[in-house]
Amino acid sequence: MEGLVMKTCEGPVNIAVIKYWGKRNDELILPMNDSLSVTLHVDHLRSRTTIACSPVFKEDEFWLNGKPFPINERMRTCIEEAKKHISEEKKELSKYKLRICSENNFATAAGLASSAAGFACLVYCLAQVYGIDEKVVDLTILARRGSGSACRSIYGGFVWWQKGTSDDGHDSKAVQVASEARWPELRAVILVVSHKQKDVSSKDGMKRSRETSQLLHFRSKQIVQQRIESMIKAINAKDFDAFAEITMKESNQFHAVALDTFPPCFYMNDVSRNVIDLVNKYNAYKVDMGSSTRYSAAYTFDAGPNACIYLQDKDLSEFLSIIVSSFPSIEKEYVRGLPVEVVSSSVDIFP
Ligand code: 2P0
Repeated sequence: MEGLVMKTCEGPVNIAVIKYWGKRNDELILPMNDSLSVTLHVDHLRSRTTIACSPVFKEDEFWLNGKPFPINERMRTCIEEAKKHISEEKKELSKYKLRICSENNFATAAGLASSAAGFACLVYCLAQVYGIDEKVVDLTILARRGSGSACRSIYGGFVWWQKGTSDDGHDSKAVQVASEARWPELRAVILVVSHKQKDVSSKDGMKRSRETSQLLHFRSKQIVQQRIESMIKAINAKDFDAFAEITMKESNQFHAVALDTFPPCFYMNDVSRNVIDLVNKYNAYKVDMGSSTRYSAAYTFDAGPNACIYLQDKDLSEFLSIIVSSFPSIEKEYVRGLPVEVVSSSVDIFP
Protein backbone atom coordinates (compact mmCIF):
# COMPACT_ATOMS: atom_id res chain seq x y z
CA MET A 1 0.00 0.00 0.00
CA GLU A 2 1.50 3.34 -0.98
CA GLY A 3 2.65 5.52 1.90
CA LEU A 4 1.97 2.82 4.51
CA VAL A 5 4.08 2.97 7.66
CA MET A 6 3.74 0.08 10.08
CA LYS A 7 5.44 -0.85 13.37
CA THR A 8 4.93 -3.61 15.94
CA CYS A 9 6.11 -3.34 19.55
CA GLU A 10 5.76 -5.28 22.77
CA GLY A 11 5.19 -3.88 26.25
CA PRO A 12 5.81 -5.71 29.55
CA VAL A 13 3.69 -5.91 32.69
CA ASN A 14 5.01 -4.40 35.89
CA ILE A 15 4.00 -5.35 39.42
CA ALA A 16 4.29 -2.65 42.07
CA VAL A 17 6.03 -3.28 45.36
CA ILE A 18 5.22 0.27 46.49
CA LYS A 19 1.67 0.91 45.34
CA TYR A 20 0.22 3.77 43.32
CA TRP A 21 -3.32 4.47 44.49
CA GLY A 22 -4.96 7.89 44.33
CA LYS A 23 -4.56 10.81 41.94
CA ARG A 24 -4.08 14.45 42.77
CA ASN A 25 -5.07 15.35 39.19
CA ASP A 26 -7.41 12.99 37.33
CA GLU A 27 -7.00 14.49 33.88
CA LEU A 28 -3.20 14.60 33.82
CA ILE A 29 -2.95 11.37 35.86
CA LEU A 30 -0.76 12.84 38.58
CA PRO A 31 -0.44 10.51 41.59
CA MET A 32 -0.73 11.38 45.27
CA ASN A 33 2.46 9.42 46.03
CA ASP A 34 5.53 7.86 44.44
CA SER A 35 5.47 4.16 43.55
CA LEU A 36 8.01 1.50 42.64
CA SER A 37 7.68 -1.69 40.62
CA VAL A 38 9.44 -4.65 39.06
CA THR A 39 8.99 -5.11 35.32
CA LEU A 40 8.30 -8.71 34.34
CA HIS A 41 9.88 -10.38 31.37
CA VAL A 42 8.27 -9.27 28.13
CA ASP A 43 8.26 -12.79 26.67
CA HIS A 44 5.62 -13.89 29.09
CA LEU A 45 3.02 -11.36 30.19
CA ARG A 46 2.92 -8.70 27.54
CA SER A 47 0.91 -6.50 25.22
CA ARG A 48 1.72 -6.50 21.54
CA THR A 49 0.61 -3.56 19.42
CA THR A 50 0.84 -2.93 15.72
CA ILE A 51 0.22 0.57 14.42
CA ALA A 52 -0.31 1.25 10.74
CA CYS A 53 -0.55 4.74 9.33
CA SER A 54 -1.60 5.47 5.75
CA PRO A 55 -3.03 8.28 3.61
CA VAL A 56 -5.78 5.92 2.42
CA PHE A 57 -7.23 5.23 5.90
CA LYS A 58 -10.44 7.18 6.42
CA GLU A 59 -10.56 7.14 10.23
CA ASP A 60 -8.60 6.02 13.27
CA GLU A 61 -9.55 2.47 14.23
CA PHE A 62 -8.67 0.15 17.13
CA TRP A 63 -8.88 -3.59 17.76
CA LEU A 64 -8.19 -5.20 21.15
CA ASN A 65 -7.72 -8.97 21.25
CA GLY A 66 -9.28 -9.24 17.80
CA LYS A 67 -12.43 -7.18 18.51
CA PRO A 68 -13.07 -3.63 17.32
CA PHE A 69 -13.35 -0.97 20.05
CA PRO A 70 -13.81 2.80 19.89
CA ILE A 71 -10.65 4.78 20.58
CA ASN A 72 -11.14 6.00 24.13
CA GLU A 73 -10.24 9.39 25.54
CA ARG A 74 -6.95 8.26 27.10
CA MET A 75 -5.77 6.67 23.84
CA ARG A 76 -6.73 9.85 22.02
CA THR A 77 -4.65 11.87 24.50
CA CYS A 78 -1.61 9.63 23.92
CA ILE A 79 -1.98 9.94 20.14
CA GLU A 80 -2.38 13.74 20.24
CA GLU A 81 0.50 14.18 22.71
CA ALA A 82 2.75 11.92 20.58
CA LYS A 83 1.92 13.96 17.46
CA LYS A 84 3.23 17.10 19.19
CA HIS A 85 6.70 15.49 19.21
CA ILE A 86 6.73 14.02 15.70
CA SER A 87 10.12 14.31 14.00
CA GLU A 88 10.65 16.81 11.18
CA GLU A 89 11.03 14.14 8.49
CA LYS A 90 7.81 12.35 9.59
CA LYS A 91 5.65 15.51 9.87
CA GLU A 92 3.47 14.38 6.95
CA LEU A 93 2.34 11.32 8.94
CA SER A 94 0.53 13.43 11.54
CA LYS A 95 -2.27 13.97 8.95
CA TYR A 96 -2.74 10.25 8.32
CA LYS A 97 -5.25 8.10 10.16
CA LEU A 98 -4.11 5.16 12.28
CA ARG A 99 -5.09 1.52 12.58
CA ILE A 100 -4.10 0.18 15.99
CA CYS A 101 -4.21 -3.50 16.75
CA SER A 102 -3.39 -4.69 20.30
CA GLU A 103 -3.46 -8.02 22.03
CA ASN A 104 -2.63 -9.10 25.57
CA ASN A 105 -1.60 -12.65 26.36
CA PHE A 106 -3.11 -12.45 29.86
CA ALA A 107 -6.34 -11.54 31.63
CA THR A 108 -7.37 -8.01 30.73
CA ALA A 109 -8.52 -5.87 33.68
CA ALA A 110 -8.25 -8.70 36.22
CA GLY A 111 -5.62 -6.86 38.24
CA LEU A 112 -2.73 -7.97 36.04
CA ALA A 113 -1.55 -4.58 34.90
CA SER A 114 -3.02 -4.91 31.43
CA SER A 115 -3.40 -1.14 31.07
CA ALA A 116 0.23 -0.64 32.10
CA ALA A 117 1.57 -2.98 29.43
CA GLY A 118 -0.99 -1.77 26.88
CA PHE A 119 -0.35 1.95 27.18
CA ALA A 120 3.43 1.59 27.50
CA CYS A 121 3.33 -0.43 24.31
CA LEU A 122 1.01 2.02 22.53
CA VAL A 123 3.21 5.00 23.37
CA TYR A 124 6.42 3.20 22.49
CA CYS A 125 4.94 2.12 19.16
CA LEU A 126 3.66 5.66 18.41
CA ALA A 127 7.18 6.92 19.15
CA GLN A 128 8.58 4.47 16.58
CA VAL A 129 6.00 5.42 13.94
CA TYR A 130 6.45 9.17 14.47
CA GLY A 131 10.24 9.08 14.86
CA ILE A 132 10.11 10.64 18.34
CA ASP A 133 13.55 11.26 19.79
CA GLU A 134 13.64 9.49 23.17
CA LYS A 135 16.61 11.58 24.24
CA VAL A 136 14.44 14.69 24.02
CA VAL A 137 10.99 13.36 24.90
CA ASP A 138 10.43 11.35 28.08
CA LEU A 139 8.18 8.50 26.96
CA THR A 140 7.29 7.70 30.57
CA ILE A 141 5.45 11.04 30.73
CA LEU A 142 3.53 10.22 27.53
CA ALA A 143 2.67 6.71 28.78
CA ARG A 144 1.46 8.16 32.09
CA ARG A 145 -1.27 10.03 30.20
CA GLY A 146 -2.69 6.67 29.10
CA SER A 147 -2.54 4.95 32.48
CA GLY A 148 -0.52 5.92 35.52
CA SER A 149 1.19 2.60 36.03
CA ALA A 150 2.11 2.47 32.30
CA CYS A 151 4.94 4.94 32.88
CA ARG A 152 6.75 2.23 34.88
CA SER A 153 6.50 -0.33 32.03
CA ILE A 154 8.65 1.81 29.72
CA TYR A 155 11.72 0.50 31.57
CA GLY A 156 12.81 -2.98 32.55
CA GLY A 157 14.14 -3.89 35.97
CA PHE A 158 13.24 -1.85 39.05
CA VAL A 159 11.36 1.32 38.25
CA TRP A 160 10.43 4.32 40.40
CA TRP A 161 7.57 6.62 39.41
CA GLN A 162 8.33 9.97 40.98
CA LYS A 163 5.07 11.81 41.59
CA GLY A 164 6.58 15.24 40.92
CA THR A 165 5.38 18.49 42.41
CA SER A 166 4.40 20.52 39.35
CA ASP A 167 0.81 21.26 38.32
CA ASP A 168 1.45 20.42 34.67
CA GLY A 169 3.06 17.00 35.32
CA HIS A 170 6.37 17.65 33.55
CA ASP A 171 8.20 16.15 36.54
CA SER A 172 5.87 13.20 37.14
CA LYS A 173 7.94 10.55 35.42
CA ALA A 174 9.49 7.12 35.87
CA VAL A 175 13.20 6.39 36.27
CA GLN A 176 15.04 3.10 36.41
CA VAL A 177 16.47 2.40 39.87
CA ALA A 178 18.38 -0.69 38.72
CA SER A 179 18.26 -2.94 35.69
CA GLU A 180 17.13 -6.56 35.88
CA ALA A 181 20.81 -7.56 35.87
CA ARG A 182 21.12 -6.09 39.38
CA TRP A 183 19.23 -9.01 40.95
CA PRO A 184 19.14 -11.94 38.51
CA GLU A 185 18.15 -14.43 41.25
CA LEU A 186 14.84 -12.65 41.84
CA ARG A 187 11.79 -14.44 40.47
CA ALA A 188 8.08 -13.73 40.32
CA VAL A 189 5.36 -16.33 40.41
CA ILE A 190 2.03 -15.12 39.12
CA LEU A 191 -0.98 -17.04 40.33
CA VAL A 192 -4.02 -16.31 38.24
CA VAL A 193 -6.79 -16.80 40.74
CA SER A 194 -9.47 -15.44 38.44
CA HIS A 195 -9.74 -14.17 34.88
CA LYS A 196 -12.87 -12.20 35.76
CA GLN A 197 -12.82 -8.45 35.22
CA LYS A 198 -12.81 -6.50 38.46
CA ASP A 199 -16.09 -4.98 39.67
CA VAL A 200 -14.63 -1.54 40.44
CA SER A 201 -12.04 -0.21 37.98
CA SER A 202 -8.78 1.20 39.34
CA LYS A 203 -9.80 4.62 38.05
CA ASP A 204 -13.12 4.62 39.94
CA GLY A 205 -11.68 2.88 43.01
CA MET A 206 -8.88 5.44 43.34
CA LYS A 207 -11.27 8.34 43.02
CA ARG A 208 -13.53 6.88 45.69
CA SER A 209 -10.54 6.23 47.98
CA ARG A 210 -9.28 9.78 47.61
CA GLU A 211 -12.71 11.13 48.50
CA THR A 212 -13.40 8.83 51.45
CA SER A 213 -10.30 7.10 52.85
CA GLN A 214 -8.38 8.93 55.57
CA LEU A 215 -5.87 6.09 55.54
CA LEU A 216 -4.97 6.89 51.92
CA HIS A 217 -4.16 10.50 52.79
CA PHE A 218 -2.15 9.46 55.86
CA ARG A 219 -0.22 6.87 53.89
CA SER A 220 0.63 9.13 50.97
CA LYS A 221 1.88 11.89 53.30
CA GLN A 222 3.49 9.92 56.12
CA ILE A 223 4.47 6.45 54.97
CA VAL A 224 5.24 6.00 51.28
CA GLN A 225 8.33 8.19 50.93
CA GLN A 226 10.17 6.39 53.72
CA ARG A 227 9.27 3.04 52.18
CA ILE A 228 10.55 4.16 48.76
CA GLU A 229 13.93 5.00 50.28
CA SER A 230 14.09 1.69 52.16
CA MET A 231 13.05 -0.24 49.07
CA ILE A 232 15.74 1.35 46.89
CA LYS A 233 18.32 0.46 49.55
CA ALA A 234 16.98 -3.13 49.67
CA ILE A 235 17.22 -3.48 45.87
CA ASN A 236 20.73 -2.08 45.70
CA ALA A 237 21.86 -4.36 48.54
CA LYS A 238 19.85 -7.35 47.23
CA ASP A 239 18.43 -7.57 50.73
CA PHE A 240 15.52 -9.98 50.30
CA ASP A 241 14.31 -9.65 53.90
CA ALA A 242 13.86 -5.90 53.58
CA PHE A 243 12.43 -6.21 50.04
CA ALA A 244 9.93 -8.87 51.17
CA GLU A 245 8.77 -7.12 54.32
CA ILE A 246 8.11 -3.80 52.59
CA THR A 247 6.40 -5.55 49.66
CA MET A 248 3.99 -7.47 51.90
CA LYS A 249 3.26 -4.49 54.16
CA GLU A 250 2.57 -2.33 51.09
CA SER A 251 0.16 -4.90 49.68
CA ASN A 252 -1.61 -5.14 53.04
CA GLN A 253 -1.86 -1.38 53.37
CA PHE A 254 -3.17 -0.90 49.85
CA HIS A 255 -5.96 -3.43 50.54
CA ALA A 256 -6.59 -1.76 53.90
CA VAL A 257 -7.12 1.49 51.97
CA ALA A 258 -9.52 -0.36 49.65
CA LEU A 259 -11.50 -1.46 52.73
CA ASP A 260 -11.27 2.01 54.28
CA THR A 261 -12.86 3.39 51.11
CA PHE A 262 -16.59 4.03 51.43
CA PRO A 263 -18.35 2.05 50.05
CA PRO A 264 -15.42 -0.37 50.27
CA CYS A 265 -13.65 -2.02 47.33
CA PHE A 266 -13.01 -5.76 47.67
CA TYR A 267 -10.17 -6.79 45.38
CA MET A 268 -8.88 -9.94 47.08
CA ASN A 269 -11.01 -13.03 47.54
CA ASP A 270 -10.81 -16.15 49.74
CA VAL A 271 -8.22 -17.77 47.46
CA SER A 272 -6.06 -14.64 47.69
CA ARG A 273 -6.21 -14.83 51.48
CA ASN A 274 -5.29 -18.53 51.33
CA VAL A 275 -2.23 -17.58 49.25
CA ILE A 276 -1.18 -15.05 51.93
CA ASP A 277 -1.59 -17.71 54.58
CA LEU A 278 0.47 -20.15 52.54
CA VAL A 279 3.30 -17.64 52.02
CA ASN A 280 3.39 -16.90 55.77
CA LYS A 281 3.50 -20.61 56.58
CA TYR A 282 6.21 -21.17 53.97
CA ASN A 283 8.32 -18.41 55.51
CA ALA A 284 7.91 -19.89 59.00
CA TYR A 285 8.78 -23.37 57.68
CA LYS A 286 11.98 -22.06 56.07
CA VAL A 287 13.03 -20.42 59.33
CA ASP A 288 12.40 -23.73 61.12
CA MET A 289 14.55 -25.45 58.51
CA GLY A 290 17.42 -23.10 59.35
CA SER A 291 17.03 -20.38 56.72
CA SER A 292 19.29 -17.43 57.43
CA THR A 293 16.61 -15.00 56.23
CA ARG A 294 13.28 -14.22 57.90
CA TYR A 295 11.45 -14.34 54.60
CA SER A 296 11.84 -16.61 51.60
CA ALA A 297 8.77 -15.43 49.68
CA ALA A 298 6.74 -12.21 49.52
CA TYR A 299 3.18 -11.81 48.23
CA THR A 300 1.64 -8.77 46.63
CA PHE A 301 -1.85 -8.16 45.21
CA ASP A 302 -3.04 -5.34 42.99
CA ALA A 303 -6.62 -4.31 42.25
CA GLY A 304 -7.75 -7.89 41.77
CA PRO A 305 -7.49 -11.33 43.38
CA ASN A 306 -4.43 -12.56 41.41
CA ALA A 307 -1.24 -13.00 43.39
CA CYS A 308 2.33 -12.12 42.58
CA ILE A 309 4.88 -13.91 44.72
CA TYR A 310 8.45 -12.66 44.69
CA LEU A 311 11.13 -15.10 45.73
CA GLN A 312 14.69 -16.08 44.92
CA ASP A 313 15.78 -18.73 42.43
CA LYS A 314 17.03 -21.12 45.13
CA ASP A 315 13.52 -21.47 46.59
CA LEU A 316 11.55 -21.50 43.34
CA SER A 317 11.09 -25.22 42.68
CA GLU A 318 10.30 -26.00 46.31
CA PHE A 319 7.72 -23.19 46.47
CA LEU A 320 6.14 -24.27 43.18
CA SER A 321 5.70 -27.83 44.38
CA ILE A 322 3.89 -26.49 47.44
CA ILE A 323 1.67 -24.32 45.24
CA VAL A 324 0.85 -27.27 43.00
CA SER A 325 -0.13 -29.48 45.94
CA SER A 326 -2.10 -26.68 47.65
CA PHE A 327 -3.92 -25.53 44.50
CA PRO A 328 -4.13 -28.69 42.38
CA SER A 329 -6.22 -27.14 39.60
CA ILE A 330 -3.54 -24.63 38.72
CA GLU A 331 -1.74 -25.05 35.39
CA LYS A 332 1.73 -23.77 34.88
CA GLU A 333 3.91 -22.43 32.16
CA TYR A 334 7.56 -21.80 32.78
CA VAL A 335 9.46 -19.09 31.03
CA ARG A 336 13.07 -18.30 31.69
CA GLY A 337 13.89 -14.67 31.62
CA LEU A 338 14.92 -11.51 33.36
CA PRO A 339 14.45 -10.60 36.07
CA VAL A 340 11.76 -13.08 36.86
CA GLU A 341 10.69 -16.58 36.15
CA VAL A 342 6.99 -16.16 35.67
CA VAL A 343 4.62 -18.95 36.41
CA SER A 344 1.02 -18.25 35.71
CA SER A 345 -2.01 -20.40 35.75
CA SER A 346 -3.98 -20.43 32.57
CA VAL A 347 -7.15 -21.49 34.36
CA ASP A 348 -9.18 -19.95 37.11
CA ILE A 349 -8.54 -21.66 40.43
CA PHE A 350 -12.12 -20.94 41.39
CA PRO A 351 -13.82 -19.84 38.16
C1 2P0 B 1 0.10 -0.05 41.08
N1 2P0 B 1 -2.36 -0.22 40.72
O1 2P0 B 1 0.95 0.68 41.62
C2 2P0 B 1 -1.32 0.00 41.65
C3 2P0 B 1 -1.53 -0.99 42.73
C4 2P0 B 1 -3.34 -1.12 41.22
C5 2P0 B 1 -2.98 -1.38 42.62
O2 2P0 B 1 -1.54 1.18 39.22
O3 2P0 B 1 -6.30 5.28 36.45
O4 2P0 B 1 -4.51 1.11 36.00
O5 2P0 B 1 -5.00 4.16 34.63
O6 2P0 B 1 -3.83 5.61 36.29
O7 2P0 B 1 -2.51 2.61 36.38
C6 2P0 B 1 -3.69 0.50 38.80
O8 2P0 B 1 -3.86 1.77 38.33
O9 2P0 B 1 -4.80 3.42 36.98
C7 2P0 B 1 -2.46 0.51 39.59
P1 2P0 B 1 -4.97 4.68 36.05
P2 2P0 B 1 -3.84 2.18 36.80
O10 2P0 B 1 0.40 -0.84 40.14
